[in-house]
Amino acid sequence: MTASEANFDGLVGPSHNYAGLAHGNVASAKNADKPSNPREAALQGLGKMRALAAMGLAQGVLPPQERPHIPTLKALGFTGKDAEVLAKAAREAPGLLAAVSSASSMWTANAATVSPSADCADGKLHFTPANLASHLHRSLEPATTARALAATFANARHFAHHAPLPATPAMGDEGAANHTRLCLDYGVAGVELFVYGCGTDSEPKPTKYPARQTRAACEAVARLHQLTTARTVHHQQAPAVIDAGVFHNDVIAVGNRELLFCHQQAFVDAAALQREVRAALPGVRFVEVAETEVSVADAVSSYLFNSQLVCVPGTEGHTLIVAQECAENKKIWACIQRLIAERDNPINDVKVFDLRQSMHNGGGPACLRLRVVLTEAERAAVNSASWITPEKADALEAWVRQHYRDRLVFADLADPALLDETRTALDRLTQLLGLGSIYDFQR
Ligand code: SUG
Repeated sequence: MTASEANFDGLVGPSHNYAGLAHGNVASAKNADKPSNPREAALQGLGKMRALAAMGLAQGVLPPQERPHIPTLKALGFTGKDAEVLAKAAREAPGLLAAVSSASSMWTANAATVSPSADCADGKLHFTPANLASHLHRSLEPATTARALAATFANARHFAHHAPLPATPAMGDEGAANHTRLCLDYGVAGVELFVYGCGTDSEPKPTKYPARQTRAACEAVARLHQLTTARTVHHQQAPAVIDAGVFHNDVIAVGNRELLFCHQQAFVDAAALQREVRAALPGVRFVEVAETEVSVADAVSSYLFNSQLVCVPGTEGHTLIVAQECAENKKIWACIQRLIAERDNPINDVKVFDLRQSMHNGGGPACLRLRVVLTEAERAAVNSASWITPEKADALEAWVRQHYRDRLVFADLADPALLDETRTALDRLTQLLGLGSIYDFQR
């Protein structure tokens, strides 16, 4: 079956701000309380979507969520009109107001785990929204994410949508950020590599920062997706790199088609991982970068391994889609140039994007996208208004310019006008993207 990979990027929401909410995410802690620029953030994200679409790649978009999320504040005991709820939360529980205001759904690598139909026993493409149980602000996403995915991939013949796993630490699931699918051809059964931070009691654990993804969650998703055991591989992320700020595996490894590009220290047992993947998929390639060339600290600050790796139609090999921070770090840039110049690895081009607004919260190019491998029939079944064309990118940019502020600080989150602006914007957006009523305020 012919299939190709599409990227569905998360559109940055109007409440994008820096609240220091993500423990273990170095950038989020470093930029806590700095003013943000939601308009610039959304335009930077759209710039990447537009550029990848122009490269001939299938590019889609997923909508942001309704934030501040008043239903959560009400469920937590705040009463009154929306403006009163916001004022009380700001006064009595500012941390909760920050959590319900985060635009974190922009990082759609955490929206779900997706398995292409070629890998699944029933021949359908499977989605399991991540429960994001490790952080309050992220745990608010799955319900709306599920609706957005169901509206975007609305065809029961082709797409199977599962409920998120139970939201408890034992089942912590962060979606595609800890999952890579390797294959020789997108349309043929591949190997699904699940990476967990927290396994059995006897396995090593990070000591400073939390391990967000559990092995039990990976196994549950693999079962739900009806994956073949022989082509499903589970490996543990090195606890030391989690403690160095690698809160998701996609901060230190990225795969595409037959290639896994990663840091030497990414996994507890890289040799075993390579052996197992090779046995299941002869022809797979590994490009490992040594600590002597790129330290884990440089990998975390530049997000080198959070690059997207894509196969651009009409070209050979793989192109790296990197954040500006990679070009600004001499060692990282030298490493990228070495990889491109070398003939014995399949990486042969690089494109640089300014995604600073997202990067300052620890979200690089690969965090901003959910990959969905689609056969031609599946592609035709995707909600047509979700695809990025030049016209759609123009319309979305105009929408951002009309509705988004260019500066937000914590005090603004309690401003009832921001809530109204957001609802007006999102209501319009669901029309632009033909998604129906996916938000609580629309129901
Ligand atoms: O979950 N940052 C996100 C970044 C997610 C990046 N995604 C991937 N690596 N796939 C997180 O840590 C920060 C929000 C704040 O502090 O305001 C935040 O949630």
